[in-house]
Amino acid sequence: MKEIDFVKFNKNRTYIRDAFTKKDGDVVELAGWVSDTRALGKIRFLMLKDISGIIQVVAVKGKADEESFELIDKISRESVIYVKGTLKVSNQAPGGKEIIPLETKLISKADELPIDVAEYSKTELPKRLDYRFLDLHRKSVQAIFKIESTIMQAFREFMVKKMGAMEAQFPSIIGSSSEGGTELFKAKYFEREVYLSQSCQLYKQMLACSIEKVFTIFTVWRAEKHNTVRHLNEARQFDYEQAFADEFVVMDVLFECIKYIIKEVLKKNKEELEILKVELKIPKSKYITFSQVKDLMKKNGVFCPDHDLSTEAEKKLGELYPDTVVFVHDWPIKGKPFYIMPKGNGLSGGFDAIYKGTEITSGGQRVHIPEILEKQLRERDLDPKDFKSYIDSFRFGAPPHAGWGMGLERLTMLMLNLQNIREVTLFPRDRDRISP
Ligand code: AMO
Repeated sequence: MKEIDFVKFNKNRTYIRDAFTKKDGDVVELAGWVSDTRALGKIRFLMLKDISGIIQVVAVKGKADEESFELIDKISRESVIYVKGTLKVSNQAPGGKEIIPLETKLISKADELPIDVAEYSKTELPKRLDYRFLDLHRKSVQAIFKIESTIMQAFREFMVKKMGAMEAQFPSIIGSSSEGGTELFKAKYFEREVYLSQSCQLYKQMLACSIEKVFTIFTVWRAEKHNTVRHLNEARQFDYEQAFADEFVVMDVLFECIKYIIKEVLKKNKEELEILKVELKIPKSKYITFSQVKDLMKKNGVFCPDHDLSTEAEKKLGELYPDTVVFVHDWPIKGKPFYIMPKGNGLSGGFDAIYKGTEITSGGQRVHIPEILEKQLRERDLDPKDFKSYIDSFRFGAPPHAGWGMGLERLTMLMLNLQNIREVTLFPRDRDRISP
């Protein structure tokens, strides 16, 4: 393998997308992965791809330098190479331009591939995930994560620029449950037993009581035993919390936030949306009470439990209100966690948001009154002593506050009409998978 001076290369490098803007005869330096090769008599074709695009390299025996011809002749798919070559306008070439190599170097040879990485590969998802690092060589897979990156960036931008909120970081090791006792992963912390965080719920509330508007992108761990297409055991949440607010204030914030994110994706990821054949629409909003949803389900013959929405009910809402964020509010307090404010009549300040037939967000007005909090903890068989510092944080001047948590992977999956949450998770953690 010939050495490459990467400092020099990075100064001279042309990304493949930009190569198409160069003139006939221009010399460019490219690097990337071998997508495909083809032999036709004395001609060797190679499709070279980098993060920006794909271009044809053509070597003719006797005309191209001998080394380039030999390399292209023998190279394995997905190997990494450097090509210095002349740009040539050609009607037969994909995109109308090709590269005639002047110098070619092998950077890294690929072994025989364990999965098919062609764009229309039929390899099943579990196998693809076993080799996720290689799956990521595919344009359609890259497109998903480019869009997910825009979604995260847009969330931050919206929170900072539109809401004036402060980004914060919270601990991932917790001493007691924040979302109910059943889904905790235990961990050893010196002599003590601790848990991996189920959410940053209690901390974001404590922070909002002084900073007023706070947000984070937070990793959560849920020890849910069943593998489903919409659950992960390690997921990421967009969390927002605002002081001097009730659930109606933060539902509006959420709707504006989702619209902002979708607009940004439409603006920045046209190419990726095209690759994925996704027609993304800016959603409408629908506000509806839990009891109205129950009536609606009864009318449509869909089962819906008393304190929660069934998967079928969520699906039905998606059918009845397509391309809409459906805010289901006035939720029965029995179906909500201890930190949600009761409203009387068995109802609460809690809500869920449903998009394309699946829950993407939970939130609500919080309890900022210690006595109510203690009562609700006891009602859920939790010990107020385990929540002492959290309860105490509301004893010294705590404004009413509200907020929400939205699943990053859920939102991405639904925006892109994908059927399995693992498609939008780089390295998913589920019951069976902890590697890679
Ligand atoms: P909740 O538990 O409903 O609420 O989670 C909020 C949102 O996070 C996503 N989510 C998940 N995504 C994938 N796999 C999972 N196992 C998983 N669990 C949750 C969903 C869900 O709607 N603290 C509250 C939020 C709040 O009130 O601020 C909470 O965590 O999209």
